[in-house]
Amino acid sequence: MQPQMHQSRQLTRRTCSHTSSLRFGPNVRVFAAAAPSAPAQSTGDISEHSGLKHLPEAARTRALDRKANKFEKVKVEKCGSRAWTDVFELSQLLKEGKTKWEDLDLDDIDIRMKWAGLFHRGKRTPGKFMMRLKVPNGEMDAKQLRFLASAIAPYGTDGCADITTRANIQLRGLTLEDSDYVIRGLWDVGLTSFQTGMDSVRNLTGNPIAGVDPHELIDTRPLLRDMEAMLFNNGKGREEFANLPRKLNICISSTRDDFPHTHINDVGFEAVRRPDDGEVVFNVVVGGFFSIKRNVMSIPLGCSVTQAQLLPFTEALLRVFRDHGPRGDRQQTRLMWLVEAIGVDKFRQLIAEYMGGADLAPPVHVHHEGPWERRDVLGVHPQKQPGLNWVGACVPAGRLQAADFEEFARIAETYGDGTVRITCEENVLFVNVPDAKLPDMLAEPLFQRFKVNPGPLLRGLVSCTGNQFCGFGLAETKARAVQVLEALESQLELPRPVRIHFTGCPNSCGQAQVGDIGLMGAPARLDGKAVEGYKIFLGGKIGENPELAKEFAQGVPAVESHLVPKLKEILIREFGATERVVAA
Ligand code: SRM
Ligand code: SF4
Repeated sequence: MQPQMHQSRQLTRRTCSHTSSLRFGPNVRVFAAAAPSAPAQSTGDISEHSGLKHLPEAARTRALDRKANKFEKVKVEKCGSRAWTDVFELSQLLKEGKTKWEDLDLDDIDIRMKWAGLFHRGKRTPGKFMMRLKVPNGEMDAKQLRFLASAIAPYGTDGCADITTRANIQLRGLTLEDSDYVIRGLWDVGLTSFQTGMDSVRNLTGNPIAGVDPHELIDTRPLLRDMEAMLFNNGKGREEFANLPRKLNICISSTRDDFPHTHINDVGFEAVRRPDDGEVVFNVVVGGFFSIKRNVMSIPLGCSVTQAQLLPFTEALLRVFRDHGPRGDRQQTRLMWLVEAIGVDKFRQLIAEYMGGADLAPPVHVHHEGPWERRDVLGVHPQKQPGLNWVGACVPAGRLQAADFEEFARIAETYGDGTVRITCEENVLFVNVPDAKLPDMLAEPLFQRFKVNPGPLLRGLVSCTGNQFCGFGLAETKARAVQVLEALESQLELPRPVRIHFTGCPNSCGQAQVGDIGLMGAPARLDGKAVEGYKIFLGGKIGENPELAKEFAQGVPAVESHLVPKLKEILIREFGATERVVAA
């Protein structure tokens, strides 16, 4: 990339005109539209650009039904997978000055571009895009980290990144002009942004300490890498799975900690050892999800799958969801709605049929000796390989700058094996660090900021993007969360860490319902005026006996003078905190 192509532009706030017939500027139509109205009963003659192409007739009918939701109509008009090719052409036209982002059709810029992983942040930073990647199992190497640094560095203060609640990376501040360079650069280092948004499968999550964990039943990394390659055509996008009824979250858990939260994923594979032959297989749970209207934990599907069945089973499940899933009210299109509509047994039978009549074994009964405390992966921990350690560092609220990626790469190469893991709690782990290298590594300046032994609240902080960048956000989250937790840590002694999840709105990307304490952006009033505020949830549990947190308080104004005392009261009453005695 030429540096001048990558300069951030000064942008004025303008609204796109949705009525324009000129999609990308005069005489420029980058996204080809599908044939205007494919008849519901048609099984042939579907435009190659239509999202109907891979749907069987019943699903086509649902997508074309007048009760189908707005996003189905957008997909019928022109499949989001078109964005995979058009983004390159578009970025070229923008560079040549033949069109402007302001001229783009709103459905293209705000919706279809998400198939290419480009999320227009039109409400907060018009003309700037967030790019969501896929990082299966949260594992990255130094080459990838360095590319991420180079991708955001040219944007100055606009360019930053976040570790997400699906152990993934989002880059910020990008322009469409530069997207072709970034997409190709990602491919070169084995990453992708394709199929990361809209009605696709989200980042595949597993055990963040896979391969080094003394307690794992199986290394989740190769399983997830293979699944990723199968589902997304090695990062180039797989059209057959580009038109699901809604997003789908999939994870594999390999320990009693349930690090990737099977209970809130649409599809959770729980590794278990079969007692008869000792083989590790997967009990399957389905249907967990959060949304504005409904939050529900997954339920057992009533079967287990072998390692050999894992990919065919996942592929079949996706086809069943794609072909039979509801496409009406958008709030009723997640997997659980289909499972409930046809019944869990029928859903399982359909998957077996789609697998060509597979014999799915019943779930394996799991018996554990004694209780298990969910592990905290921050700090220094001996690996299963003698003499080696993993080192977990706390990235407050998951926010990263270009220089942080560079430092991760250098530290991983100098002290570890050149790779890092990122976690659903938005932190970073360095693996395969020999005992002898630990003292020098821990003395690195990076760990002054990203602490290996952070305080009892910051170590459990998780936060969604919030209204700094997200148009849905009802409250700011990341900066405020860090500020509030630092204030609380300075005032309180805590007998144990407390996991606090901040989320900016009821979509709950920050998973407020799994935290010991959850804060969710919501309206509040202060001195008779409407202000940003939070609802507070209490009692979320992750691991062997998961529970969703329950709403505890509403309308707490998001100002330190209200929020800090409220949380202090909760921490003292519910979590055994005591006032810190300040030496005279
Ligand atoms: Fe999310 C939509 C950010 C994890 C539930 N989510 C959004 C959008 C794309 C909305 C938008 O266009 O602005 C947010 C982008 C904001 C931005 O600029 O970053 C957004 N979601 C995120 C991330 C980045 C939060 C974070 O700071 O980590 C997470 C990205 C994960 C990833 O790497 O793919 C993220 N979102 C989640 C999770 C948590 C999880 O997966 O464990 C949930 C709840 C679990 C679930 O999905 O069941 C979640 N996001 C939603 C929903 C509600 C879904 C629904 O069925 O209604 C929306 C709204 C939607 O899809 O219409 C949403
Ligand atoms: Fe945006 Fe709401 Fe998700 Fe936070 S929870 S990232 S504010 S959609």
